[in-house]
Amino acid sequence: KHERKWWKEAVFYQIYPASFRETPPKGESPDSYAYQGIGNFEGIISSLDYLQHDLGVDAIWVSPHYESPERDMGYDISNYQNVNSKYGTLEDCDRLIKETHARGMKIVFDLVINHCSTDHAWFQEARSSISNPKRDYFIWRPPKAFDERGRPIPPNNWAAAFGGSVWEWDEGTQEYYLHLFDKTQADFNWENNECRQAIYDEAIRFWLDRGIDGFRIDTVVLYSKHLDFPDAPVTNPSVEWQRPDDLVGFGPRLLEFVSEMVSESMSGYGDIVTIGEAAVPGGGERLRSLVSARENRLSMLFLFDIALLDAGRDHAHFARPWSLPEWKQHVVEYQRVMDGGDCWNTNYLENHDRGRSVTRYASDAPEHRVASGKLLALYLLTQSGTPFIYQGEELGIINAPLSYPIEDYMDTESINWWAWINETYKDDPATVQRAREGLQLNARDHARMPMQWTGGANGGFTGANASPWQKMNPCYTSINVEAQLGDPASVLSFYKQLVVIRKRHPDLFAYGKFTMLDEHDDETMIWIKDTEEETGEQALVVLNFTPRRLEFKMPRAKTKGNPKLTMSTHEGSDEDVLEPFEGRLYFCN
Ligand code: TEU
Repeated sequence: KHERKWWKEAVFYQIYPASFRETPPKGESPDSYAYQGIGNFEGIISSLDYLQHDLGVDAIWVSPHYESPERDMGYDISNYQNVNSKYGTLEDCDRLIKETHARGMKIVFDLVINHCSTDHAWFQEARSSISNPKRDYFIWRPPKAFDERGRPIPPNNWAAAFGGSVWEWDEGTQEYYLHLFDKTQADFNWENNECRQAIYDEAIRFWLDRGIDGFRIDTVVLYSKHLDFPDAPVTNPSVEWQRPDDLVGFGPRLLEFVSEMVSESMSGYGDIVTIGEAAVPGGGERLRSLVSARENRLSMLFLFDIALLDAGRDHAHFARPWSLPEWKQHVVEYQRVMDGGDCWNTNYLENHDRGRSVTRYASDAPEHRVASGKLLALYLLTQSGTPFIYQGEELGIINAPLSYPIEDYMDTESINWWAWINETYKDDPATVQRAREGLQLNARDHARMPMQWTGGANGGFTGANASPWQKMNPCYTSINVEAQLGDPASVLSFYKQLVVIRKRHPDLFAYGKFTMLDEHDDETMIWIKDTEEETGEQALVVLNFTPRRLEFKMPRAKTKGNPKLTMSTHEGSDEDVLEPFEGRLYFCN
């Protein structure tokens, strides 16, 4: 049986601070304040009422708010002990923590310690000379060889996540440093004890001491490297650098590092939560050891199989066809991770790294998008584990259309990949077109477009005369908080009702047993939830993932009593017919 914890029963909400809301800081007059077009701490503070009362979430996770040159929008931290001045001051940040707690809500920050920005003082020192005491905080290697023109050749053939080799040549000291992501994100050398201690001190304790309730832990499975850095198998002979997929992640000392981090830097702070980002596909089973309560490592993980269902194996941004049974297999596996009470899991469809879920998992066609948004709400909020809603998901925001100019994409990954595609496939317009469509589906930019508060100028995200750092998604004029707040038929109202129901029945929805009834069906997902106690409540969830009307037969042999319809995406629909993208929740006893 699961031990009860606040973070198991909470509904989390992810905030991407640059794109959430800009509100004049305390003491500034709204009439004279010069809006910057980027979100700030005050914007989050002024939205806490919305989050608590109009949506009903209990905890927020704020993506990186630290000092950063923003080559990867804050996932490249140049100083762990300061905030990004665009968002406000450290005092404003402290006030955010206080205001969140004053409402009885929890707040977690992002912990990005697989790498730091090359602007960080530690890296600047490290690159200053081979004998610098900080040198070994990072991973340096000599060239494998020099080519016939005397140029260095990197130690292996791995591709970095955002293009090029994972090895960047440092002219000054004539060695390469490792960066799994952008070349300005240097990987830490976790083998170095002093480096780990410095991270615990500056990046972890500094913030726990300020009172936050835990961390979302970026790319946690990458800390331990396979130090021999073997070449990756050549899966795509037409490109220079190969994806190191199975060679990064889950290195030999990973469990040891995570245990040490948790016990040395995170104990003594009460019941904090640690949500690791698994960053590699590969399912729940392999990662159990990281979330076993007995082992005292992490509280839970973001697994990637569902998030990457539509990601191409050659590149995540080439769309990949997928099927419902494939998706359901991951759902079943993720729910099963929690069997027995020792491990816990997350449930999410969106974050700042993928396109919008309505577009990707259901339908953003005008006649289906509202139903789709609600359908996915039922998917998200009736499974066990901790659900995470990404800002705007509660409105059913859809991806920006193909007509959103490619020049307005701002993300490093999108920009680098698009440049590389155009260079590499200049004589192959079909591939360039496929890449363009891939970006429309899964560029990180879609989730990073500003939050849609109103249908007015700049969607109420910033001042009417400011220019938002990232251009608005044109759908804001019809899909926004203001339009949905008072509308009982809106996606937002549906979320709000469902959150209430979930919170009223934690035994059923947070801790309950999960049984998928139609694993092989490629049109619907139908599951039953039971409490851990045999005598408890039972719920039935029915989701139609097609744009067609489907015949529906109540699975009476599987249910306890006479199922009563509690919520549906379609008011007053026929019991025996599922409308396109209809979702239903029944209580059975
Ligand atoms: O993402 C880690 C990760 O696994 C990436 O491959 C991610 O899936 C990628 O963006 C796919 O398009 C984390 C953060 O969530 C991401 O925003 C950062 O860019 C990355 O780490 C580096 O810190």
